[in-house]
Amino acid sequence: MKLALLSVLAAAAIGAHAHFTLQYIWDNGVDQGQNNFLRVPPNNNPVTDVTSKDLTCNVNGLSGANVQTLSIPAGTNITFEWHQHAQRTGEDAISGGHKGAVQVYVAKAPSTAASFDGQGTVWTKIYSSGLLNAQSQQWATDVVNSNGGKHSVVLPSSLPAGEYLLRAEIIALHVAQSYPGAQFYIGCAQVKITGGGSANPPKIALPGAYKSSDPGITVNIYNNLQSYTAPGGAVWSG
Ligand SMILES: [Cu+2]
Repeated sequence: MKLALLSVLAAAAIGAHAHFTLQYIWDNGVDQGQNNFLRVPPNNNPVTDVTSKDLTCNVNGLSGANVQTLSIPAGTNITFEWHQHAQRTGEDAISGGHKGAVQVYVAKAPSTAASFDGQGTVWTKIYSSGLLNAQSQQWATDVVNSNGGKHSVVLPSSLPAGEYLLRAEIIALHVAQSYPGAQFYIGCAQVKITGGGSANPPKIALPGAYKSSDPGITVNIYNNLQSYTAPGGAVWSG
């Protein structure tokens, strides 16, 4: 009886282990605290429908009414930190089986970040990392795991001043052979950029730009993949 119950509990725990959420951002190397300045989804499940509005900022992510907005100068280095559970432990931050790409987008809010739903052609890609080494099949996600769940990007200093959503995305491809299969882990942070420049960067819509047929979304990564093209086009570097 007890053993049977234990194995049911163990199976449930293993199931829950598979997923993760964005839990911290760091401002120029300073930890801003768990879930602060973030639109927090109800659980750690991935989004798999690329036509869903959940692709923008995860489930319940179309508003940040109760979320604070972090003020930062242009050119700030932002670190995103992901975890499977609501704690920093020795386990793989995002689970080693989740091989895939890491990307960061920004979108300027027409008014406040908290009231911005991120819909329309508003997102600019500022970071993308995918298959790093075809020989060893090392992925961007392997680096995130070895860095305790963290990856960083410098916000281009030519971005105009104003309030923004920062959208970090990890695309896990371990079951992406058919669609839906690719798992989109998404976290959005609210920031106010001070200073800045006058750039008008290229933009895409999320949802909108990603297609189920994209080679970076429906792909078999277990057949000696030699190159990988992440969805959403090129990185704009400022
Ligand atoms: Cu998972």
